[in-house]
Amino acid sequence: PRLILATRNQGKISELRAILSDAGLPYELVGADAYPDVPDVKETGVTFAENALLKAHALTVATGLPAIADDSGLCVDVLGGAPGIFSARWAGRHGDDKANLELLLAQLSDIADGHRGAHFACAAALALPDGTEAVVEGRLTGTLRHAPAGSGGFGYDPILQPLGETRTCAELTAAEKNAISHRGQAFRALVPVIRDLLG
Ligand code: ITT
Repeated sequence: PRLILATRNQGKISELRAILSDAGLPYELVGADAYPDVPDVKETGVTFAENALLKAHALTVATGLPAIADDSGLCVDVLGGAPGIFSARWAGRHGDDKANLELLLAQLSDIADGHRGAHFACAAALALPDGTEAVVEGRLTGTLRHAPAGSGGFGYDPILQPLGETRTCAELTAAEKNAISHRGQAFRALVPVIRDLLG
């Protein structure tokens, strides 16, 4: 059976494929790009969980197939949790990872080590055509570098150094990142729910 990944973010798609195939889920995973006629849903929620559910339901309603969605972002302690749900468009244009990262680094330029705590958050949602839904969350805590390092991953990975690591997320292998990441935790927690509800 088909399970739709309700996202157009290629970084998420490749991580989700790896996380879900490691978990042995027997579904054909199809990205939202396979349904170009389905418009992007307006992310009007005020939490990661609300937005993940909005995205999953939109694809499920449009296709009649079960869908999973990810809403995620970087929450910076000294910014009171910002960019948070606005992470993908922090510098204005949706999905401009480089501009988002540069703006954030500039905003934090005066913040000294010891005050640069932050975490990635991910809400993983499942929606079924009959309206059934589930959502779980994961987080990855760390500190923010003063300059980017590494070329792996996507988004803010080059500036977040997980607690207990000497490397940034962008310097980890994909498998190392998935093992500890907000997305890995959230979707591994969603797997038994998917099995329960989809069989
Ligand atoms: P979809 O809505 O199509 O899923 P999106 O990129 O708009 O894609 P979000 O609204 O959830 O998704 O925004 C996620 C942003 O948070 C993403 O663009 C990155 O800037 C950041 N982000 C999330 N997970 C990340 C990760 O694992 N590493 C680095 N940055 C991440």
